[in-house]
Amino acid sequence: MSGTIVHVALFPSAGMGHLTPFLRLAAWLIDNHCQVGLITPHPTVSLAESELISRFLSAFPQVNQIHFHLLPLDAATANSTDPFYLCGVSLISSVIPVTESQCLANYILFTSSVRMLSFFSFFPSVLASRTSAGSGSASFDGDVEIPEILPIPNSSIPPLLLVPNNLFANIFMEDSAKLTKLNRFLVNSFEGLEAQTLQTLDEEKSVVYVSFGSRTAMKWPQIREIGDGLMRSGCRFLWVVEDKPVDRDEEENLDEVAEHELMERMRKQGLVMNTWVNQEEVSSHKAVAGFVSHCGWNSVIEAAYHGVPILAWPQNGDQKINAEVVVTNGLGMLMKNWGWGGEIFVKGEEIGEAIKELMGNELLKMKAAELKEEAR
Ligand code: BUP
Repeated sequence: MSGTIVHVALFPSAGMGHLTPFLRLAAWLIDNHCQVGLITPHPTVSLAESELISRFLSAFPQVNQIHFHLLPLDAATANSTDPFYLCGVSLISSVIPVTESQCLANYILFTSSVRMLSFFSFFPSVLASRTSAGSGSASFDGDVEIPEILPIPNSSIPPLLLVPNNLFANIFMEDSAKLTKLNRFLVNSFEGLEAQTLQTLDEEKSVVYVSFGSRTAMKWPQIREIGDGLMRSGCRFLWVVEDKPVDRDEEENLDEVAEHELMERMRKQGLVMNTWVNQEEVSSHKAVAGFVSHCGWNSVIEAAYHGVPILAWPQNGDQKINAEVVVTNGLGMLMKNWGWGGEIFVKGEEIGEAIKELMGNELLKMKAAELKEEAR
């Protein structure tokens, strides 16, 4: 990155609780030689916000302020008269689609606890799994069970989420689903305060394991697209490459996966192998959060036993039928238009998106965690 100036646009929501951590982050970015743009709703809701922005801009005149003119949201539509809330909801949903269409890296500065972030990412799936499809009901009994995190008591659920058909709840649900489109989260917390939740995050459920079994030899152009897809997904990976239908040779041909420079980049993001790996050990590893699999039945059973969601890409034989079992029972997803492996050439872009979806889909994670219990 030396010699490259990184431009970062910061877009805080309404209220001092958002503005304060954003300005702290802005100061840190400036210290670290980034060019910062600050997008602020215009007019700000409170005097406290506009004064803080003025003080900040005087201290950091190099910051480029951009006014974001909000369309007024009427209190009846929003079901609220709280001006911070009205301002927040009118700007909150527009950001992710904008940055997506511009191909910018999307980060979220989550201005609450890590525990709240866990709730934000899981609650819509938990709610959907408890209410009948399309009922529109927001009623919710019992505590919110999130895999590996202390249950969130029912009484701690933000009350507005349980008011049927209100705007806040709708935005909360929609934005939660967009989390998978983001590149990273920033959260201001620390071990001493949120040890248990952070420990769960530290277990780094972030690696995708890719293997299509020992007998599926893929063609090199498709193998290269898989490599491209893995890079685009942004996920770390362990990828077992199979280019021969019988036994593999140590390291032979691996350099064909990509040209030298890309191969070097891939080695930073993941591990590419063409040797036999102990798959059971891989699936059981705490860092492994997704499996791109041919859906050999043993592989499926092992993934279920270890609670690892599957992106099914059947290659031949019984594997499509096994993949249907995986999808029907919530253990994974199947891209139907990919057909049998080798039948259709799938581009890296599409593979990358599917892997992102696999790794970020909270409903799959929950279902896989349930199946893990049942399998045991
Ligand atoms: Br590949 C591979 N290591 O590198 P399935 C497979 N396995 O331990 P099916 C490894 O082999 P095909 C590797 O864990 C599973 O138990 C894997 O059985 C293990 O595949 C087994 O998943 C493979 O039922 O196809 O249908 O036999 O022989 O191509 O893997």
